Amino acid sequence: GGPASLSRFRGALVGAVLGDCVGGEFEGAEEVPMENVLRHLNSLDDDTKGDGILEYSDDTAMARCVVQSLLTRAGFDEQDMARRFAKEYSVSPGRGYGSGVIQVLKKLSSPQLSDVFQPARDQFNGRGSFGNGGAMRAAPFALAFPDLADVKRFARLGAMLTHSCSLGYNGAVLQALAVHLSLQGALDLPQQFISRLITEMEEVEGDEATRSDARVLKEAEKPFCDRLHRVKDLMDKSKVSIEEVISELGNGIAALHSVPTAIFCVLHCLQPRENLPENYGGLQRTMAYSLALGGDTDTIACMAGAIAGAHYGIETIPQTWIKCCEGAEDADANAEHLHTLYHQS
Ligand code: 8NA
Ligand code: MG
Ligand code: MG
Repeated sequence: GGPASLSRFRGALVGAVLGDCVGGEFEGAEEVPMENVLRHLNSLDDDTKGDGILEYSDDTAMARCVVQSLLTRAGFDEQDMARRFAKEYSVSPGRGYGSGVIQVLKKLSSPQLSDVFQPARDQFNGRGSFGNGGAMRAAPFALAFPDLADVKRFARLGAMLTHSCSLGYNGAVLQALAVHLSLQGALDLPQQFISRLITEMEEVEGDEATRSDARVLKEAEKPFCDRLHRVKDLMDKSKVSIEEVISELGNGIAALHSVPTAIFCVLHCLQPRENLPENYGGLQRTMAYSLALGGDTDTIACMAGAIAGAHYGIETIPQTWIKCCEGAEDADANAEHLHTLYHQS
């Protein structure tokens, strides 16, 4: 479809759920042979599978809250979104949340709470979380707001409800920007896509909070820009090993070690690759490659799935995969509502 077509919205939201559900199998695994990844993915075609047999985790649980809040409020409302996060956690605490964020979710359910951003600020001795929990649920912001400045602003605020460290919320901004650009068809020109992300993040990371967090954590002055340059360097190489991707970009639960990685997975899989089945479409390649990196596989595949889904559209996603993943059909329906909201504003 053309820029911001319904197919791209559906691809983005369904792609994210698929990544989470399919990636859960390997979460935390150090090394994942491609053989195992393909066996897992092939098993989704079995008749015995289906009916949402693969459950979604915190990534999708929180993204659903973001979607419902944006739709119900027809825009960003921090009180409403915070309430939904807290409610979701109290109803289903066993979705594999990060060990720190649980404290925030418990505090957010207190009726006495006056500032919904305060619990996040209190995390990790006041430094705030740099986990990828803000980024993993950032895609819906790109699907609700057509304006780039709104995408940046609200993705940041939405993440700050749980992640007050700049290395946490800036990861969410980057992920939302990647989905936004992909939705416009920007991945047709991969070099311009990555350059555009760097330009945007130069501005995003130009503030004092970023500078001081980076200094404390001994990272480059603009940590995400630094990683995006590494993505660009890896794109220019004719051959890249899994080990190299992990050592250059990471595969962990920090936003800095997973959002640029997810972006690389999408870029790397824009064309057919040896080791990946020839009959796979682009989104399938992206999923398989993301899982083969190991580490935080559900979250990296979830983020890569959103960006790739916005590029390839819903038609490239196998029905059998959708049937296996809990919440994928809900995501498909919600994508249509977000598409309407987006084109209203
Ligand atoms: P979070 O805010 O609890 O952060 C995740 C973890 O990152 C924390 O538990 C800490 O270990 C570490 N961390 C974050 N900020 C700091 C800091 N300032 N100082 C020291 N350590 C810090 O939760 P989240 O929502 O960011 O977590 C998201 C991830 O956890 C997702 O991958 C999600 O799926 C989940 N998860 C991951 C795994 C895994 O093995 N990869 C397993 C279960 C759950
Ligand atoms: Mg998860
Ligand atoms: Mg995870």
